[in-house]
Order: sequence, then C-alpha cells, then structure tokens
Amino acid sequence: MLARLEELRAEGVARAESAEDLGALERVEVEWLGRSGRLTALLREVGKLSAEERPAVGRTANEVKTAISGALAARREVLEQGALASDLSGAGLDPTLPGSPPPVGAAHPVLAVARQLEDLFLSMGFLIADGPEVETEERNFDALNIPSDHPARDAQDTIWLQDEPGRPRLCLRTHTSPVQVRALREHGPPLRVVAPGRVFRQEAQDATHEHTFHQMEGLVVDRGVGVPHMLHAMHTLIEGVFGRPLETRLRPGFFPFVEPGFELDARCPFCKTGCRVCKQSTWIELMPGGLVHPNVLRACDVDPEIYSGFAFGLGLSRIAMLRWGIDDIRWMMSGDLGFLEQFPA
Ligand code: FA5
Repeated sequence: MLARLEELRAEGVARAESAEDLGALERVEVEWLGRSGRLTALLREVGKLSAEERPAVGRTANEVKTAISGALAARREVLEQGALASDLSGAGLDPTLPGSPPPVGAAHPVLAVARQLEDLFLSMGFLIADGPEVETEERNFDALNIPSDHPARDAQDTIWLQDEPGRPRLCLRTHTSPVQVRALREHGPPLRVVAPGRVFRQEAQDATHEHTFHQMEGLVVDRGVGVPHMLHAMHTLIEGVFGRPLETRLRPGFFPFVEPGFELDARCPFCKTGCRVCKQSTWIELMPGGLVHPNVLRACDVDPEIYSGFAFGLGLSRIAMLRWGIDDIRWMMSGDLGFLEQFPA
C-alpha cells in the first residue's frame, strides 16, 4: 500500500508540474484528488488494513495529498502569471472586440422631474435659484408674512436648530418659499424664478408624507401680474410633466404669503371614473399658489403699488409619484436599488 502511495505521489506531482494550461491542471486535480480520484479510491482501501498498518498508511496518504496539492498550486501560479504576462504583452489582444460596459447610474425620479421642469421654465425665461437647507426664521417665516403665533412654527412642524445667543434663529427650511425672499432681495423685479430643493418637516410619515421631501417654488414679480399669468404657468407645467393638458379647477387655499390663495386640482390623468390614485374623486390636488401678498413684497423692498406677482409651491416628490405611479413616498429616500433601478436614464 505504501509503495502504491509513493507511486501516486510521484506520478501526481509530475503530471501537475507538466500541465500545459489551467484546464489541464484542473483535470489533474480532479483525477488525483477529486471525489472519485485515484488517491481517494486508494484511501477507501485503508479500512481493509490491519490496525498496526493503518497509522503509517494514513500519515503517508496525507503527505501524498499535501505534496500533490502543493504541486498543483505552484503550477497554477506559474500558469496564471504566464497568462497575465501574455495579456499585458498584447499578444492575442483584439482591440476591436466590444468591451464590457461600465454600470451607468440614472437620475433619481425626483431629480428627473426637477430637471425636466427646470428645462421647461428656462425656456420661458425663468432663473433657476437655489437656497440653503438651513434657513433663518426671518426668511422661512417673518418675511413671508407668517405671524409668530402661526401653528406651522410649532416644534411639531418645524425642525429648529439649537439657539445661539446673539445669532438669528435657524431652522431646517420647511418649504422652498424662503427662496422667494432671497431671489427678490437679490435681483429685485422684474423677476421670474423657479427654485427646486429639499425641505424638512417634523411629520408623521405615511404613504404620502415624508419628513424630508422636495418642492419646487415658482415666483414671478412684474408690473400687472395677475391670476391669468399664474394659471398659464401652472397649465404649462402640467402639460410638461404629463405630456398633455389636463382639465383643472381652482379652489380657495390659505397661505399667509399669498392673497388670494388657491389650490389647483387637475383631473386625474389615470382614470375617468375614479381610481386608487385620485381616491375615487377623479381630481388630484396638484399645487398651491396665489398672488404674492403685499407684505411679502414690502419685506423684500418691492413697492406693491407698482409691482405684483404670483407664486406657487409644487410638491416635486408627489409629482414624481404621480408621473410613475409610485405608491409610497417612502421609496424616494429609501436608497433601495431595486426601486431606483426601475428608472433607467
Ligand atoms: C407650502 O409648502 C407652500 N410654501 C406652498 C406655496 C408656495 C403656496 C407659494 C403658495 C405660494 P404645502 O404645505 O401645502 O404648502 O406644501 C406644498 C406641497 O408640498 C403639497 O402640495 C405637497 O405636494 C407637498 N408636501 C407637503 N407636505 C408634504 C410631506 N410631508 N411629504 C411630501 N410632500 C409634501
């Protein structure tokens, strides 16, 4: 038995050392060490040996296995190095073969809607403005004519930063409307601007409410601006998002920074008789807006006797949900690749 083991060792090592390529090497491994390999077959006979013979045969069998495995590993390294060197030398390289494309990301659905609307408003002569996510109480509330006892300032809705003595009070902006104030103070009228961005509220989450979501503010201030101008902008926006005009209706809506204030509803783009999206009403609430309140114009050093304007605040996250039939807003911030990969570039 010991002699047969030695034969196996010599032959196995020799075969490993002379394997010409990785495929041949693999065949040697299977033939010697595999489940039905030659060494394994021999080891099955160990049981038939006497108790005295067994330890020596077992030890030698292990040594044989180690020797063959070692020879296989050494040869594999040599063959792999050779393959790499030949790749690098360019021999056998065909530069005309198609490469494997790198994985390409895509715009998040909210970003895709924001970009589409930015293009649309740019084509109508609007500026795209940006504002910080940490905002002063003055711009987020006071300049927007939101009185200090308004419930929206309550800690239940607004996420406040820790007060620092002698510094203005700061919060995470609760809407994109403070960008109205920033843009008007910076550029003055006449002005047309849209401002997409992330906003934050202390909010109980459900399928349509997030604590972090996206809005897009629109603001036009000029001489003689009125409700028909606002409606034209809103209708253009709807056609841009849904690819066709939708029937709309205006309802009164209260926001301290507009007077009069409205909620614009659109006829559900998905049904005629009522569905899950419009909750059987055939109307969906699309965007609030109104004519800029004179107090807001004054807070931005604009004379309301000369200028007027309109503003609207679109929930971008909800528009993206409508556009692609996404049933839960919490997907948006989930970072879930299974969700995101459904929106190719
Ligand atoms: C505002 O935030 C006003 N600043 C909008 C405005 C601007 C009115 C200019 C008039 C003139 P509101 O709280 O309704 O209004 O929010 C506007 C939109 O944001 C809603 O229509 C909705 O689409 C979206 N929204 C509000 N709360 C949430 C939330 N928790 N999660 C996701 N989207 C929300």
